Amino acid sequence: MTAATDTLDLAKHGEAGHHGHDDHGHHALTGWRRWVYATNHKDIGTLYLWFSFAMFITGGVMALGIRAELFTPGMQFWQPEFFNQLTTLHGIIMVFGAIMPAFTGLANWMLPLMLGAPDMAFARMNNWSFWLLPPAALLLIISLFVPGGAAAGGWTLYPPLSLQFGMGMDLAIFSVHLLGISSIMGSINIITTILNMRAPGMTLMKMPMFAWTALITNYLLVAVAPVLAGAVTMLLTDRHFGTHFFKAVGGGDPVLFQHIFWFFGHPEVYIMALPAFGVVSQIIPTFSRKPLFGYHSMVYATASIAILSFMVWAHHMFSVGMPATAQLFFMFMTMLIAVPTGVKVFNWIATMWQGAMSFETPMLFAVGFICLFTVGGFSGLVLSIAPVDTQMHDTYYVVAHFHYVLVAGALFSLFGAVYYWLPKWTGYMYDEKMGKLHFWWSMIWFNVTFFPMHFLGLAGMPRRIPDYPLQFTDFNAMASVGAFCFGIGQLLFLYNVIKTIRGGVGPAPANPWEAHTLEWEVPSPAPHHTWESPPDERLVKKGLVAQSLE
Ligand code: HEM
Ligand SMILES: [Cu+2]
Repeated sequence: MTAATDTLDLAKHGEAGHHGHDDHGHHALTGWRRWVYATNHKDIGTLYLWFSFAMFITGGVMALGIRAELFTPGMQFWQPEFFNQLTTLHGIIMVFGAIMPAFTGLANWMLPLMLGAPDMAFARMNNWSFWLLPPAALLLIISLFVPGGAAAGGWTLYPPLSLQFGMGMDLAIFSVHLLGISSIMGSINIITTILNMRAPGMTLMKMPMFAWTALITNYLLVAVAPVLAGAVTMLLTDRHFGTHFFKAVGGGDPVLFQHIFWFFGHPEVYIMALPAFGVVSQIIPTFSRKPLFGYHSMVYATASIAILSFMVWAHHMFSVGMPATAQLFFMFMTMLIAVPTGVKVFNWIATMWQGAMSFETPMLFAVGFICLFTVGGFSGLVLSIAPVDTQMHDTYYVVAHFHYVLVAGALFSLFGAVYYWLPKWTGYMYDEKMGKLHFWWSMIWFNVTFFPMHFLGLAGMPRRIPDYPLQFTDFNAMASVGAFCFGIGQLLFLYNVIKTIRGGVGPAPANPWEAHTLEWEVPSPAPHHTWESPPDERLVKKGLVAQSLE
């Protein structure tokens, strides 16, 4: 504790010269202007996080719409056409609206604090990256109400279906364009901030893991967001301007779209997974009271996963027909990803090994992440076996697989991150009991929802259908009950966050978890401006000893 107070003093010295500035800053905007004209990384981070939560609720309500229809066989609530729109929008909104912006929001809030930088590199571009998101979301929502309804061919937008829908599809395409522009600008900002704005003494190999995963993720994103933009632009010109990229009738090939889409799509799954690894790599050492085990191997594993992710795209296409050599290539490359992923899981467990562990809510979510992400990783390995995938492609097994990596993976890590950093953001402690309840509630109902889907898939139930034969009834009913319970439980999270903003269970100290990264050296709540002069090099070193000791 004395060490912590000591470093706090150091932090204050760094800030001292700037206090007057903070309070009467000439930039201080109030009311709606503060948000619309926001250039402060913390304000923009907050915007991203609330936007992401709103999208999580929106996509979640759609998911409940899907699960309601599938509760029993027979058609009850929706026309099949509308069911397909729900599925499609649920996917697009969760991937591009909920998970990705949440991680960009975390990066905005935390990177400057963790790296000892005063703000993000491009403050005004940062504002624009965020404000492109609400119109993009609006386009998707509006598309439900245009003639023909929203896009209904799945979040993968495969032709020929995507060449046939009405203007709902065009709105989805424009929405994806906007989301892509936002992502590219966000990535440029994050990469530049990490490469150029670290405090003196913070070498790349001394950065917190979260910064490493942000750096690598955003390289992936600048590389593949334009690929997706190209793919949907080709859809657009096929639809309206007489091209035949994907139209067999004019010599084009719908399978070309699948290649382009998944060249974006598989790196995309790591864009949603790597930052989750980063978050977990911050939380586990803190609550194990030990430095992260194998820091360097963690960095190399992250980089290997990123590089390999460009060489596995056709594992999504085993069933379209391809030469056996190609099948083998994509099968083995996919299996190879299990190696660096295994390194990570090993390192997290080794970090916990013989640590003085405690299980506050962030740690619960991190450990829950490790258990369930591993289940998703294993079902991914099963799917990577080409002959097996021939059976399981487009079944509920795939749905189970990617919800284990996306919900119990990406989303759980995000919950962990929010509980972990909430004291720093708000200056108050959240209600620990309620947090734990939220974790166990989510953990149980998540599994009730998604575990039976493995069985449904193995028994042959196809994905993306509004109805099913009688023999699938029981597991579907179970999944639907699970989904509604899981959904209701998320109100606990919202309630806890709002309660914390309003004072929580009391003021938070600067470093409530006694963690060793730089964000904990500034007071709680983090002042509007931090590290206007870089942190003392001694401080940087002190924070890092714990990070990179092996
Ligand atoms: C890391 C996070 C991961 C995420 C977010 C993720 C996400 C997804 C998604 C969204 C799909 C569905 C594609 C569709 O719409 O048809 C999918 C399918 C697939 N995933 Fe993953 N995945 C992840 C990890 C893995 C891993 C570790 C492996 C293998 C080692 C893997 C192998 C596969 C395969 C082979 C398919 C194709 C299944 C099929 O088309 O039948 N995935 N994944
Ligand atoms: Cu993939």
